[in-house]
Amino acid sequence: MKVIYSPEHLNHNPQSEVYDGALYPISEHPERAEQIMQGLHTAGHEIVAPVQIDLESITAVHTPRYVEYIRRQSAAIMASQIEQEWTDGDGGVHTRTRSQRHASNFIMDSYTPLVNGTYGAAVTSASVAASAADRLIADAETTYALCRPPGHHAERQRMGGYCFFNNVAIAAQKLSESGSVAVLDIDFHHGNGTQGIFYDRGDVLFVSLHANPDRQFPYLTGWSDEQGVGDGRLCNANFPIDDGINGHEYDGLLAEALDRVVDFKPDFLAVSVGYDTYKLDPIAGAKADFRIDVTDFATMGSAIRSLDIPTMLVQEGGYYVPDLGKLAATFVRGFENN
Ligand code: Q9C
Ligand code: ZN
Repeated sequence: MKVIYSPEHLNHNPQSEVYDGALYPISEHPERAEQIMQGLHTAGHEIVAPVQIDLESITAVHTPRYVEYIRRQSAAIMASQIEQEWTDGDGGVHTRTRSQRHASNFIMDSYTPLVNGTYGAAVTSASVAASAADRLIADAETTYALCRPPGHHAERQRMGGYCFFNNVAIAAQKLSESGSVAVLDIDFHHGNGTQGIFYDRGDVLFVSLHANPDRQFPYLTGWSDEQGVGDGRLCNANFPIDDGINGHEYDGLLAEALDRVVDFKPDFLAVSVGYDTYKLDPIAGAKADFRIDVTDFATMGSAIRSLDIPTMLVQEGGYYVPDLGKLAATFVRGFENN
């Protein structure tokens, strides 16, 4: 399948994130998307450029003042390369090569720094997802939207969890103008942003499998009693996962989640794909003792494709950089071979 990708993401390269008041090297690193792109290219998938979207596609799910805040914050940060030494919370010494800032407003956590290139990268990442939606509407063609920065934690008016604009929500909003939409989120973390944006919508179903928010980020949402409100009542379904889950148990939960998608009879399916459920993922899978291995991602891809709904794929998290190319290629192989 075609992979939509832009090197623009390389300009979003913060060096550190704040955790309980101390700085640490950031986990959401540019090399992530490079590894996934290389892995998919090597597996024979064609890499294509996105069509740049207009601002209205972004303000369809985010408030104009939030979008403008990110633009202004990015523009206010120095673009020049500045070498600066800093010490992390574990005493490690690093060199920071570009100035970054942590926004004080419109933000839900301290993991989401901005640099001068953040706004451009975030707009392009949204464009990648929107281009996948356009191809799905026009040709019923499944594409892999290789978004970076990721999007599913971004709320209507708040950045967080390394996310600025909610790429999958921007895509789903576009799809919803042509039919009903299900968003399936298999990232390790709950897609609080996507849930919130569509929480009162009856034409967009949100279904998510993720680590139990009692113990894992985003801590604020993701429990099974969050089922939607108003027109969106019963159009939101959360499947929190216990620590220590293995691939077989995950398949069982995914099957339940997919049943919810099938019952909704959507015209389109957008999947938020994260590789952070992987057993070696340093900030997620390994922390929750998930036993999910490489081949399990083929099973997931295959199960999703077996629904036979016009589908697009959107990149979210995944932080074990050495295996990301292999994980993506395996997921797509499962999806295509079904
Ligand atoms: N010490 C996505 O996967 N917590 N975002 C990091 C590291 C933030 C994950 C803790 C996790 C955000 C898109
Ligand atoms: Zn995640």
